[in-house]
Amino acid sequence: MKTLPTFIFDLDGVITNTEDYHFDAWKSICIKLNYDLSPEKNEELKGVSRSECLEKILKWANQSLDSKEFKKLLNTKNELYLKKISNIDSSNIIEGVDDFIKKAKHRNHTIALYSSSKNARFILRKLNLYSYFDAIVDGNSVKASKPDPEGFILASKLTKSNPEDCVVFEDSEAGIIAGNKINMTTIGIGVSNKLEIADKVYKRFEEIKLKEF
Ligand code: B16
Ligand code: MG
Repeated sequence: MKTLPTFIFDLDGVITNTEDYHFDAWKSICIKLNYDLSPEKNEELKGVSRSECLEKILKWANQSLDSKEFKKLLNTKNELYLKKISNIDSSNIIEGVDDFIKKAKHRNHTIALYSSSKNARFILRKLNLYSYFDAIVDGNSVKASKPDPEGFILASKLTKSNPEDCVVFEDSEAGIIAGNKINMTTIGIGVSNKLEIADKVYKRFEEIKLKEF
């Protein structure tokens, strides 16, 4: 009998549209650095940890900061982001994903989350989805963020699943690269052409049939 795969969901950009808030917060930081952050460059920040995002931005802006200034900007970015998400609730869930998670749970799939965000647990609670997850891996649980597969390996261990029996749902190139590295099945969610490296790409969850897994 075929093993029922474990589903590992990303958070920002897959379960909720907080990616727009990350983008807005980084844009404000970039103004301070005299750098214009384009939507194309922002694609490269998706799934990447907060400090690695700032490292990338500084490189693109051809600038450097001492560690005190670096930490200060990271804090400012997070404060701006937290302000933007302070009022989120279940109405901020991306259409179709909650239904998909509930049906998958009913069908006895094990459900995990791997988000690079240190705010992931807080957001899941605000969205009223926390209790659906059998395991949660976030930015506080890993040393190396996506595209390193560390978080996906941890999610597979916590759910006692083989990586080959896991299906990853991701909106970021970094997340798809990470899942592909350890032979998880990767499903890109969205319209970015950077997702073409995934095993399959869907625009939205309504297009995905549970039966195919
Ligand atoms: P934080 P995901 C990622 O979450 C976001 O895609 C990325 O834009 C963000 O920089 C990263 O989390 C860190 O987030 O600053 O809240 O710790 O897509 O992996 O769920
Ligand atoms: Mg994401």
